[in-house]
Amino acid sequence: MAKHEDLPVPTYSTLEPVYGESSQLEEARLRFDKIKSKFQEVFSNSPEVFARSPGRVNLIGEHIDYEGYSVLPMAIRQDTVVAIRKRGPNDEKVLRIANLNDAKYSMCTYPADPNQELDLKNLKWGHYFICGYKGFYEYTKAKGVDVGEPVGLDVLVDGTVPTGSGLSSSAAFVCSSTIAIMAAFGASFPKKELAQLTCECERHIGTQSGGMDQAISIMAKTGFACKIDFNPIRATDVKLPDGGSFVIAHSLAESQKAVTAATNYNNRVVECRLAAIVLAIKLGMDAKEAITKVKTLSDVEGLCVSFAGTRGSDDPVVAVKEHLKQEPYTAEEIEKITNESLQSIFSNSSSSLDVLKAAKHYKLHQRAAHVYSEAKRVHAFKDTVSSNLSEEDMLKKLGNLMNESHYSCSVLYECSCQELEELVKVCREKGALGSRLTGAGWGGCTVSLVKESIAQQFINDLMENFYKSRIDKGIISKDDLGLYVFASKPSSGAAVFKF
Ligand code: NG1
Ligand code: MG
Repeated sequence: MAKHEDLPVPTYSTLEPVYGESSQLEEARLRFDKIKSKFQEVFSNSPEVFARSPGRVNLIGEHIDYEGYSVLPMAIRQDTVVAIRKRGPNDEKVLRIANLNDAKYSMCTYPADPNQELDLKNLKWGHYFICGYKGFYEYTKAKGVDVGEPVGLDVLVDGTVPTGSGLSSSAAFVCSSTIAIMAAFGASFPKKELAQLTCECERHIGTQSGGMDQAISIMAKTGFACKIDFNPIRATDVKLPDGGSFVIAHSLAESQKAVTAATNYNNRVVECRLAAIVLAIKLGMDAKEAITKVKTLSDVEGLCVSFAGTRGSDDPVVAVKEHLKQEPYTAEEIEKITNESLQSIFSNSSSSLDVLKAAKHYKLHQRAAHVYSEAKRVHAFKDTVSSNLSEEDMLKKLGNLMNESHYSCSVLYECSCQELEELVKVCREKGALGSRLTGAGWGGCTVSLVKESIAQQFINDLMENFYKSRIDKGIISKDDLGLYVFASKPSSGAAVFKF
């Protein structure tokens, strides 16, 4: 039997296979009707096809996908739906991208030219669609698939994944856009290729992201979390223990990753690369070779093993302790080791050059220590789930791993913030076995593991102890609370609908 990552994204003629539960189904029907009639109202035509792709919550494995290490997310039910129609050959060749929520997101118009450069200084919400559009053309060109001259597209988007929350609204949008475009052109590719393609094309927005979000959004299966491996992308189903429930709660600090990339996300990608190069050199690799060959910390793990005999331990966590000093490195200190300027090491990446401009120093020890230890926790989490521990012990152990992950994110990777720290504390006080930030951090959500039997009480307690004061201050409205705190079950991945 073909593995599900080798199959194309499924096409359905009804909503049941994705929104199957009766309570959700009625809501989904109403939503799709709204999308369709808004499309007709805006474009005086009906959409030809719809695509949906979900957000995700990462259970463990933070900031390690771009370093080549496995992660363990699950898809959530919140998703982005894209309705699409190819414009006629005689129509103006433009991409018109409208949103169901037009009060917040006004229509964006772009030329149909797939080679257009995105103006990143002037970030618009429609840029995420263009990521998918450019990616589609780059991919079909590389594959030698002829999709003809660009004709222009009419598009309507509706997203229910809260933005800036670490639940990957961006990947849900980029993936559903790419899949909608493919479906409009009658093309179809295996899921694992789509996961690779959407990961690469989201980088057009300027963040040097890893592939976790797109991979889970496309490959998720109902009822399972997923261990995702990279190079090449693979997905392994992970059955979570029945007695546990994962509760997602928003810290109400919005993380604008694309805007703060140079000091936050991309900064960490650059620090990891430098840590990897310096570590490789300390382990005996020639500096020139290290600069050209070593891209990620996982590239160095192999070196630790081969140098174990002559230079100490094969454990990368030990190698970090031995070879990288705790004090932050200055650019000059690193350049002494690499024998090359940082500007020249990163000369082909303008977003990395932006990082160098903004950075005061580089915390190589801390970033590498986080990545290597977090990679181990992912495996420990997966092993625990499939162990024969009693459910009680299993949940406890998973919770501990999540707490350790949060500590590492907060102290070593410094991607938490005051609101997340407060929320994690409340979650633990109110009975979470484990609680951690999820996604990139610097704001956004926490994910907490609680016993299924107390999940509702837990949510009520968060309401009293975290949200109530914010409702009183008018930061959020009580009616919206369900958007900010909810229990989540593993949902299904991307799909196309043709009715
Ligand atoms: P968020 O910010 O949650 O979408 C980002 C990256 C992931 C991963 C996590 C941290 C993108 C699209 N996603 O997720 O690849 O690196 O941070 O684990 O940038
Ligand atoms: Mg994102």
